[in-house]
Amino acid sequence: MGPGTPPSEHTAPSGSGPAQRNAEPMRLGQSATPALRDWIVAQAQTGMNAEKILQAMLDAGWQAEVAVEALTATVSEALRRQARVEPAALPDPVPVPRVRLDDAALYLDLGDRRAHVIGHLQQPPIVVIGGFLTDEECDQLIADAQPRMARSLTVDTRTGGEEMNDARTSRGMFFSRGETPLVQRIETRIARLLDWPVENGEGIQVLNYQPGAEYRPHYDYFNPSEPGTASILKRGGQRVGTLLMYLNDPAQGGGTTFPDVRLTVAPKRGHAVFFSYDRPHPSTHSLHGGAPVISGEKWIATKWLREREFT
Ligand code: PD2
Ligand code: ZN
Repeated sequence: MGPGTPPSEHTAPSGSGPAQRNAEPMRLGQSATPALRDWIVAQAQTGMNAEKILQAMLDAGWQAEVAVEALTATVSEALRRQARVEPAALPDPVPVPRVRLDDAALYLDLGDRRAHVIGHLQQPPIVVIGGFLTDEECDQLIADAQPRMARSLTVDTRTGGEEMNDARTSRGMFFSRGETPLVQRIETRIARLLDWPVENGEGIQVLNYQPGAEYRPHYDYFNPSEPGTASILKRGGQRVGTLLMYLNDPAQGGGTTFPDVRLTVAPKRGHAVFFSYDRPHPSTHSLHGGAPVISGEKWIATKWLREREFT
């Protein structure tokens, strides 16, 4: 039997001959054989499309109903088998930074400053903090960032490099870790808030959104199935938490959204929102975005936390 020739039916109890043409009177009792099913799989694996497979079966004398039934049953079985062998593996959870909220804490002692808890959600872990930065710190951060602002790039996990992205229409810049005394002070405060080493933080990023600018919903972790991710992870492992610090009050719009839990955090100057994700997977519900600014502008500073020292 050549690859293009389906096996003929030879086991049917009616004793009908191997090559049954469609035009011949239908004989009762013809049924698909394991050999026919194997042949269908082999043809599909060579890339032959379903229509051609069906025609070859009809040409070999298989009754139309039997041929169609054999084809559909074989395809659905193959799909079922594939689903069984390729379950989407859930990555193992890892330790994450967290805000200590024992005793229904209202105030947070951050060493040089006392902030307060505005609200929190357990799953996903999200904490909204008031008074994390002073007005003067916000203004100074904006002033220091201003001369270096450029169209925002995002990390391209396909290559490990950076790319311009339509989903992110803000402008931004990065401070290196500890770059100025103010940056150093804020980083020490963040390490205290989250009980997470300063060294595990990426440099603070400052973003500016003009009216219409937004950051569409995304995950901050790096997608493990993208080819560029392995090289990104060499610099400190995965991102496991994000602290967004609001540096001004946009006149309208610009909230931070968490679509999975239908939450929007208002972008109030000096406030911050922290959220963590213990595995690089959508089941963390850490999907979040920056809603379009409607009027005024929005300034924000972002600190991403890695599993290990960020180099
Ligand atoms: O500006 C925001 O609200 C925002 C939203 C989502 C910032 C980021 N992600 C980020 O910097 O990752
Ligand atoms: Zn983000």
